[in-house]
Amino acid sequence: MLVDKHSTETLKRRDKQVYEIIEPARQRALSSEEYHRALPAELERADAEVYRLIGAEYDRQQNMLQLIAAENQCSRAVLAALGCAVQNKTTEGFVGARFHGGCAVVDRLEALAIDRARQAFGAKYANVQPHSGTSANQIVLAAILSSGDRILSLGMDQGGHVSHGDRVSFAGKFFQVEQYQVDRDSFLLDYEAIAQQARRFRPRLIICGASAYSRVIDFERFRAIADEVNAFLLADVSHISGLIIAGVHPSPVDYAHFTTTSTYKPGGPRGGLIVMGKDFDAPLLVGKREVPLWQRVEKTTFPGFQGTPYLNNIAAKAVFFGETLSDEYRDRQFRIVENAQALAAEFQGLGYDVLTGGTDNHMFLVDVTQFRNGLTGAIAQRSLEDCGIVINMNRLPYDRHCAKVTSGMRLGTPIVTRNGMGPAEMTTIAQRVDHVLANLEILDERTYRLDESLRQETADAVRDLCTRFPMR
Ligand code: DSN
Repeated sequence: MLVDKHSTETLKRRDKQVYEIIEPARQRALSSEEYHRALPAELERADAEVYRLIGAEYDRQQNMLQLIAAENQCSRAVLAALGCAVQNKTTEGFVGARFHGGCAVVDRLEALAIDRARQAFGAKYANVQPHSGTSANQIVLAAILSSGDRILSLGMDQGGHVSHGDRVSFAGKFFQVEQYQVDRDSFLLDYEAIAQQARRFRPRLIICGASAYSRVIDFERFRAIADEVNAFLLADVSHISGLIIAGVHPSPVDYAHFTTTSTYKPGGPRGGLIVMGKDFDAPLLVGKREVPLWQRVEKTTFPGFQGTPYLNNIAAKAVFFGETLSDEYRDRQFRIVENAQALAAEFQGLGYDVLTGGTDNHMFLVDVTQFRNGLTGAIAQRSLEDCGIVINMNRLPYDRHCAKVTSGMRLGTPIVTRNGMGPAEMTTIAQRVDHVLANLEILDERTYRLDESLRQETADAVRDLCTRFPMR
């Protein structure tokens, strides 16, 4: 109850008239449990259309195979934290130094999220306020660079990310960006070539990390290159941060000056995170003053870049980072990689060209143009979606097709693994994908004709498979 028993008794004695007005309202005030339990019914009553669409999206997720490498599926506990009364709290600043009153509870939530994030990544500093992975990157860039400074990063068409300096992005607009490439034959990062490029270009910041690269990234080597040219190193590990937490992929935290990730890709709520390891308090010259790097990041987050943090997201991040400390989460990261490797091997067995010959992480790329004359990523994505299989078309390094057509498809295993699928199901998935791609009729680089009985048969089989592995 909102008013404690003693104060109501006092009120009753002192001012019966006020008491008689307040008491019925007090009786109507819900406990937190009653308030939050009523949320779904309240949405259904208030907005039937949105309620219905949410249901439709749930059905889509449950009944179709979710193989987009950037996607994951958070727990229901994380979802509950996202949709709660914490959303109503506004503040600015950081724990213990806020610009609004009433922050006692959200301070504890944010402190919990920070503490758990630091534990998860073995980091010295964690900032849980960035609204997204892209925002986290923008904050780091704005913290250490001035307009016109140089960035060296992996090209978008080479497996990089738009926020790393693609010319259409914020970074591409305000900084001089040069991009490194993967080797033309092996499609692997060529560290010697990157080092040479860095020596020539003299960037102030090197960014490593990718959204479409299936092999281990050597963060130690990247740091050696950065040190040689006196650059900062930012590791954006959004795609592989769950694997890093579990120790399936080496950690960049003590090699990079800054490590960023979105929090939904490893399986949490939407949002971003910045963590820092041994360099967290290295001095940075700002004007005439030296400030520790972590403090510069904090000041750039607020007031530099963002306003009020999304405190309900931060509550959900706290729940998620707590989950990552469990054996279940850590074991699952190993199974995600096992499934990706099994699925890649199945495709290779069926005659597909898997880039780099396999994968060390949660995803891989397939050059579909090598499988059938005229087949493109766009046709693969659309035809498979018609049949209940959700993947994404992806440009491959040195692709001759544009971004809306592409030569590749990218597949990832975080969601199917979360729902309990294993190597046997990876065999079934590869066979189903192959059956569709081998039998459709290609009309041009974006259009195709699919036999209705093939579509129906595949969609039914996919639905049955997904029903055996319900969303967790
Ligand atoms: N990084 C994008 C992807 O990998 O699909 C999403 O932000």
